[in-house]
Amino acid sequence: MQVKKVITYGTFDLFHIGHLRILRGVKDLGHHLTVAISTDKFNEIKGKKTLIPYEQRKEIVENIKCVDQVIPETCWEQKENDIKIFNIDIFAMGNDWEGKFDSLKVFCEVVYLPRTSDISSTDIKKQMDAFLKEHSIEL
Ligand code: C2G
Repeated sequence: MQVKKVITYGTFDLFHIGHLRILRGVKDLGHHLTVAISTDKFNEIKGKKTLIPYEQRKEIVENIKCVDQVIPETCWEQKENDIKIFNIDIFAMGNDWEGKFDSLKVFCEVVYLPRTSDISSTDIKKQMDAFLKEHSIEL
C-alpha cells in the first residue's frame, strides 16, 4: 500500500477543538500527517499576535495522536519546497483559506475542509479578557 502523505499549516495558538478537528480531518485524507507550525517570528510577519510561544505550540501539536511530524513554518513561500522534499500527496487547510493555495495544485492535491464554527483563538482571548474584567481581576 502506498503511504499517502498529507500536510497542513497553522499557528495553533491556544489549541482548541477547531484545531483538533482540522488535524483529524486532514489526517483522514491519508496515512501520514505533517504539520507546519508558524514560528513566533513568522506570526509577526503574518501580523498575528500569539499568547503561546512556538516551542510550546510545537510540543502540544506533536503530541496529538494523529500527528506524525511537525516542522516550523517560517515563511509563506516554503509550501512548494515542503511538498517536494517530504513527497506530499495532499495539501489541506480549513476552508477559511478556500482557494488561497490553489497554485499548489501543480505539485499535489489541494483540499479545503470545513472550519469549525463558533471557536477561534481570537474569540477565546476576548472571552478571557471579558471574564477578567467582569471579575475585576487585574493581571
Ligand atoms: N481552524 C478550523 N476551525 C477553527 C479555527 C481554525 O478548522 N475554528 C483551522 C484553520 O482553518 C487552519 C488551522 O485550523 O487550517 C490552523 O488555524 P490557525 O492556527 O488560525 O492558522 P492560520 O493563522 O490560519 O495560519 O500558511 C498558512 C498559515 O500558517 C495558516
